[in-house]
Amino acid sequence: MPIQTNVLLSKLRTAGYSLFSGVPCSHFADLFDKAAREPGLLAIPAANEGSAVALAAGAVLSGRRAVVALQNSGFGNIINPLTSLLMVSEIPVLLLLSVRGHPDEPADEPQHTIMGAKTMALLDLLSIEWCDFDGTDTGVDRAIARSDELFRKGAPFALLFRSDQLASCNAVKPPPSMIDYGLSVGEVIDSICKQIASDTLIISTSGFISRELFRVWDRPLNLYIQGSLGHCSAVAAGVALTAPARTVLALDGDGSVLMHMGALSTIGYASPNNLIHVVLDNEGYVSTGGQLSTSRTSSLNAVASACGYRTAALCKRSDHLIAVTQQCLRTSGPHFIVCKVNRQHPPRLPRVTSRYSPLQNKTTFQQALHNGGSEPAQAW
Ligand SMILES: Cc1ncc(C[n+]2csc(CCOP(=O)(O)OP(=O)(O)O)c2C)c(N)n1
Repeated sequence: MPIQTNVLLSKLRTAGYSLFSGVPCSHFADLFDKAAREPGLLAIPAANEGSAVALAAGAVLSGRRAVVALQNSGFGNIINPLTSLLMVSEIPVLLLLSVRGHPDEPADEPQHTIMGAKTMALLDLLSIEWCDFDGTDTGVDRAIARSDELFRKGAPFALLFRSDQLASCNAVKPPPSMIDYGLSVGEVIDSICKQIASDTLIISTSGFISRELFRVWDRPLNLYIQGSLGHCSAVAAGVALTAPARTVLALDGDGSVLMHMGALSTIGYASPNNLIHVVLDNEGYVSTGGQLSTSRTSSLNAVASACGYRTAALCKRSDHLIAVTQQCLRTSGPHFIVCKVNRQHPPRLPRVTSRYSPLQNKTTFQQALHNGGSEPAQAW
C-alpha cells in the first residue's frame, strides 16, 4: 500500500522537521513540489545530494530538524559530508532514500544494478541505521520515532522507499513561463545534429536527453551516459583533450550541469578548443517527474564565461541557435550554449538500453572513435 505524500510531509512537520532538501528521484515524483507548499517547511532543492546534506547540517546547527530526500545513486555524493562532517560531529539528519535497482524488484536500468544491490550493505558498513518503509502510516510513525531517538544521540537515520510507495506520483505542473519556451529537447538535438560534421563525437547526459539523442540520431559515435549524473561534460572534456583532431559535443541538462558545476572551471582551465558544451535547460528535473531545479535563478552562460569558456551564449529561438552553432563550428572553443527548452517529449521515448548495454555502448563508441581518428586504439 502506498502512502500519500501529504501524509508523510504532515507527519514530518508534526515531528518538528522544518527544513527539507534533496535531489529528486522518480519514486519521489511529487514530494519536492508538495514539500515546497507544505506550511512551515522550508523546502530548498539542492544541486547535489552532498550539498543537501550540508544544508541540512547547517539547519540542524541552528536548532532545526532537517530531512534530505535522495535517490540511492546520489548516496555516493553524500558519503563524504555524511561521514566526515555529520557523523563525526554528531549532527543528525533524516534521510529519505529511494532505492532503484534492488535485486528483489523487476529489472531496472543497468546503471542502478550495483548501487541497487549494495545500498543496504553500504549503510550497514557506515553504521547508519535504516529501515525499509513498509508502505503504511504506522510505518512512517515508527520510523520518525526511531529517528527521534537517534537525533538525541546525534546519529542519522535512513528510511528507504521502493517504487510506488508514495501515492500521488503525478508529474509536477511547471509554472506557465517554462512551458512557453518554443524549442523542445528533440528539436534542439535535431537542429544541432543537422549542422555538425558526421564524425563529431557526441556525449550525452542521463535521462531523457540521452533517450532523445538515441531517438533522433543513434550512431556509434554517441556515448550515452545513463548514470553518473553531472559528469557528462567532464567525460566529453577528457575525450576532447585527448582526441584533439575531433569535434566533441556534450549534450547536458540543467540539473546535470548544476550537480557538478566545478567541471566548468576545470574545462575553462584545460580549454579544449574542440569542445562544444550544450545545456538543454528546461529549469527542472524532467526525467524524474519535472521537479524544479535552481537553474531559473542562475545564469549558467555567465558562469561558463567566468570559468574561461571562449564563448558562452543563451538561446531561446531556433534561428539564434543555428547562428550560434555555426559560429561555434567555425571558431575555437571551448564553447558553451545554454538553450532554454520546454518540457515536451514524444510519448514512449525509446530507452538506450533497449539496444545497448552500457558496456556495448562504450565498446562501440571506442571502436568508432579510433577507427575515425588518428589516435591508436587501446582496448580494455
Ligand atoms: C547522483 C544522482 N542523483 C539523482 C539521480 C536521479 N536523476 C536521474 S535523471 C535526473 C534528472 C536530470 O535533470 P536534467 O539534467 O535537468 O535533465 P532533464 O531530466 O530535465 O532532461 C535525476 C535527478 C541520478 N541519476 N543520479
